[in-house]
Amino acid sequence: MKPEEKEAPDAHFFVDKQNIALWPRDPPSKQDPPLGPRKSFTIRVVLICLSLIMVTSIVLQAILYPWFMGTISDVKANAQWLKGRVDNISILGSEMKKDSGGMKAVSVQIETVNASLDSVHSQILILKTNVEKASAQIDNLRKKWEEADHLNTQIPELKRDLDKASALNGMVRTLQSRLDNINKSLRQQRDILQMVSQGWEFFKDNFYYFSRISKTWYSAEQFCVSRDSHLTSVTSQNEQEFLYKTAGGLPHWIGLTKAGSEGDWYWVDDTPFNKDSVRFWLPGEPNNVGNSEHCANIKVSSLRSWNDDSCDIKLFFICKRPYIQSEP
Ligand SMILES: [Ca+2]
Repeated sequence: MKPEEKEAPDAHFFVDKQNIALWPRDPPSKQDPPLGPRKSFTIRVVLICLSLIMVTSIVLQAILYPWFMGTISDVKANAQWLKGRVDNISILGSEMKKDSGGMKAVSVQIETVNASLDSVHSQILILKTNVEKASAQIDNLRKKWEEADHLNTQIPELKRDLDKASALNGMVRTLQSRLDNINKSLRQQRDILQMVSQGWEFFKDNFYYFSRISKTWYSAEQFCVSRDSHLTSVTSQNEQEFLYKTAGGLPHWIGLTKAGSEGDWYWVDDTPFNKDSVRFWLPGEPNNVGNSEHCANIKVSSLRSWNDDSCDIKLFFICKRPYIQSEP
């Protein structure tokens, strides 16, 4: 190391009683020898340096002062801007605090809306289910309608079949009626044959029994009653003709009498006595011989054949029973 590069002593600036001194860190002892020209040179250098420093300081102040002032102004402006921002942030904080209450209310409303939406969703599901059911029913109805429409096309044919069936039914009814009549006729034939086999005659809806034995009028009537009949009445010329012709000219008791009455003739089977029947009496009859002739008979084979006679004499007799259709 060079001696010049030895550590240089720090210079100290001292002002005392208008004297300016510059020396190293440690002041020289009084015993050091006087500096002479070196000292003077040093002082000048120092003064120059100080002057330079001062000039530099003044120049720097002149230059930097506006910059510092501008900077300070900017700092102030920035501080003002920051204050405004802080104020804004504070206002925003207040507003956010206010909005926080609003948000809570909104949150409650949102929950309510969500609950309503859930309810609506449930109702939509129910409606969807109902719509599906209704759709199925509509399909079912449509199928039935199509079936009905198909049947509707068959109606004319069915109507023709129905007309045919109706005509056939009419024919069946006619045949049934005829069959009923045939059955009725057969039953009547059977009844007639049965009565005829027992000795009865059939004439115009009545059976007649011409006896082969003789009885008094009363006994004859009792016989007829025992066979569900009475001594015959005569209600027409045809019947009179049938009776006297079948009697064959032999006297037969008939059901005409005045016994028990006050002289009026009457039919024992309660048939009303027709006064026109006087035309069936024999000429000169009834003569009531001996006032004892109270019963009538067909005496001869003639339209005018009736004769009154004593009820106690025995004659053949004629019973009469109306024909009644037997049950099938
Ligand atoms: Ca007589």
